[in-house]
Amino acid sequence: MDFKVSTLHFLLIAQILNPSSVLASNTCKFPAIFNFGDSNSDTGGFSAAFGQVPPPYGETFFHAPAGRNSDGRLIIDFIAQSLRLPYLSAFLDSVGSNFSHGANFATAAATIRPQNLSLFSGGYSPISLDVQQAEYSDFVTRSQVVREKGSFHSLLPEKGYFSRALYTFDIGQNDITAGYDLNLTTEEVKAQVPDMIGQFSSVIKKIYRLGGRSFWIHNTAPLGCLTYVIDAQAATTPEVDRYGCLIPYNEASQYFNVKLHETVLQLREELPLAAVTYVDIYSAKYALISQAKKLGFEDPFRVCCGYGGRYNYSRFARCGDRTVVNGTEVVLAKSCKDPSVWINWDGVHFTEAANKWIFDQIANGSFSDPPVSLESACNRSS
Ligand SMILES: *[C@@H]1O[C@H](CO)[C@@H](O)[C@H](O)[C@H]1NC(C)=O
Ligand SMILES: *[C@@H]1O[C@H](CO)[C@@H](O)[C@H](O)[C@H]1NC(C)=O
Ligand SMILES: *[C@@H]1O[C@H](CO)[C@@H](O)[C@H](O)[C@H]1NC(C)=O
Ligand SMILES: *[C@@H]1O[C@H](CO)[C@@H](O)[C@H](O)[C@H]1NC(C)=O
Ligand SMILES: *[C@@H]1O[C@H](CO)[C@@H](O)[C@H](O)[C@H]1NC(C)=O
Ligand SMILES: *[C@H]1O[C@@H](CO)[C@H](O)[C@@H](O)[C@@H]1NC(C)=O
Repeated sequence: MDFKVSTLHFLLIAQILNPSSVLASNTCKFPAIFNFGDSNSDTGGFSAAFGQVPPPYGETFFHAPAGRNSDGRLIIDFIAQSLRLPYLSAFLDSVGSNFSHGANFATAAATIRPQNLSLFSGGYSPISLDVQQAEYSDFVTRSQVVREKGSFHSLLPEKGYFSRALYTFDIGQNDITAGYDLNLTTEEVKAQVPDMIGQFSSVIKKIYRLGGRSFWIHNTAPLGCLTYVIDAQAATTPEVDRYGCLIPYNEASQYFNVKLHETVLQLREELPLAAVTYVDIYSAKYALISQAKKLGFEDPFRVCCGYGGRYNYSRFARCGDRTVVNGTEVVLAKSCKDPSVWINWDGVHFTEAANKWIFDQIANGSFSDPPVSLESACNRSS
C-alpha cells in the first residue's frame, strides 16, 4: 500500500473512532522497525555469528549477556519500547527470534564500506552496511513466502509493514577508525568520507525502492571523546578540547556529519515519498560527556567495566576478559558497583544509563532535522 494512502487511511479511522483525536493525526503508529548499524544498535547479530559477548555484559537489564555491547539496553531498545514494539531480534539470530514487528541487521564492528581486511586481521565486521541491505532485501521477499505457508505466520511481519515501518540507521564511526587504523592522517580520513556517505546514500535509495518510507538516521559520535580512541592515542600528543576530547578525531566525525546532513537534504529531493530525519546524536553525546558531573554522572572517560590503565581500560584486558590464576579461570576486567552513574561501559560503548539519557534527548526531535519526534517521523517536512 502506498504510504500516503495508509496515513490517510489511519487518519480517517482515527476520526471515525474518535472525532476529537485530530491532534494525534501526525502520530505514525509504526508497526515495525528495521535497523541497520554497528555495535551502537546491535541486539545480537554479531554475537549470533561470532560468539556471545561475555558476562558482565547485559547484567543491568537482561541479567545475562544479551548480544548487546552494554550493561543493558541500547538506544534502539528505548526506541522500540517507546513505540510500544518488542525489542528487535537480530536477523542473524536463529534461536528464539521473532520478526513480527521488525528485524535488526546491525552487527558490532560494522562499517558502511566493506573492508579489505578480514575480521580477524582488521577487526571489523564482514557484515557491512551493503551486506545488511542485501540481507534486508532477501528478508522482504522470503519473509512473505514463508509467512504464507502458515507455520511461521506469527514470527514474520505483514507485507504492509515494510512501507509503514521506521527504518533506523546508526553507522559510520567504524569507517572513521578504520581509516586511522591504516595510519591515515585526519585529512586522509576526511578524503574518504564522500565515498562512505555515497555508499550510505545508495543503501537508503535501495530500501526506498523496496518500499521503505520513514528513515531515522543517527549521525556519528564524537569519536575523540571515547576512551578507546583516547587510550590508543595516549603515546602521541593530540590536541584536546577543554573537556579532554581529542580534537582531530572529533573533527573527522563532524566532517562526516556535515556530509551526511547534506546528503539527507539531497535524499529528500530525490525520494519524493520519503520522510528522512537526521538525528544529531553527536551533539547529544557530546552534551552528556561535557556536562557529565552536572548531570549526575562520574568521570565520562573512566570505564565502568575494565581493567588497569589511566581510565580503567586496557585494550589487552577488555570488559569480561578472563585469565587463569593458579589453574582457575577468573574474570580480569570486571564491572563497577553502580553502572547507572557511569557513562562509558567498556571503553567503546555507553552504559544503559547513558543510552537512556541520550534517547530522552533525541526522542522529542530537539536534536533532529526536521524537528519531528520519533513517533511522528513518518511525516514529510514541507
Ligand atoms: C579496498 O580496496 C579497493 C581496491 O584497492 C579500494 O578501492 C577500496 O577503497 C578499499 N576499501 C577500503 C575500505 O579501504
Ligand atoms: C511474536 O511476537 C508477536 C508480537 O509480540 C506475538 O504476537 C507472537 O505470538 C509471537 N510469535 C511467537 C511464535 O511467539
Ligand atoms: C601504523 O603505525 C603503527 C605505529 O607506527 C605500526 O605499528 C602499524 O603497523 C602501522 N599500521 C599500518 C597498517 O601501517
Ligand atoms: C597462587 O598460588 C600460590 C601457591 O599456592 C600462592 O602463593 C599465590 O598467592 C596464589 N596466587 C593467587 C593470585 O591466588
Ligand atoms: C526534549 O526532551 C528533553 C529531555 O527530556 C528536554 O530537556 C527538552 O526540553 C525537550 N525539548 C523539547 C523541544 O520539547
Ligand atoms: C574497573 O575495574 C574493575 C576491576 O577490573 C573494577 O571492578 C571496577 O569497579 C572499575 N570501574 C571503575 C568505574 O572504576
